[in-house]
Amino acid sequence: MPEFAGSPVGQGRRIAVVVSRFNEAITQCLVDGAMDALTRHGVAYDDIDVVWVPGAWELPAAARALAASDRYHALVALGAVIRGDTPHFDVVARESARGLADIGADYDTPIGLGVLTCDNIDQAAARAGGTHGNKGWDAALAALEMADLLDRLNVADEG
Ligand code: INI
Repeated sequence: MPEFAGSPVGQGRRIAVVVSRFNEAITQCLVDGAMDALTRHGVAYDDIDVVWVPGAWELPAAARALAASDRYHALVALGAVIRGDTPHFDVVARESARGLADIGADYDTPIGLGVLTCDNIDQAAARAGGTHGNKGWDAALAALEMADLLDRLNVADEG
């Protein structure tokens, strides 16, 4: 039975990290985690572009432009949506994730999802380099693994 799995191999990969400035103390830590994961897995520093947008709501618009440019093997989307007293949280969190999923499907470009959706800032900090790891690191690794997997599956299609 043939089995396929990708490896997070970064050599030769061009990656765009798209990140929201809202809750920047958190999102900068996610960027740090993503950069660390990418460079430790072989992505050249000069092959990583970091693109800032105002908030998580704006992530899909920038991600769509980046995917359409055909310059990148994968994207990493980072943000921190933290619940407030209004339903705005739900709208931003849901539409950001849905928009990013649509773009990944439309362009066959892996998008690592590192958009935190948390009840409070402490939960977010725990997931941005704290006790629960760094979701920026996780998203970057997933993006590299999926880029490799899609390559392998495309080769399998042609064979
Ligand atoms: N954007 C976030 O990235 N995180 C949030 O927690 C957040 N909240 O809670 O409002 C948020 N809102 C801003 C939104 O992403 C847009 O930037 C804004 O609505 C302008 O279009």
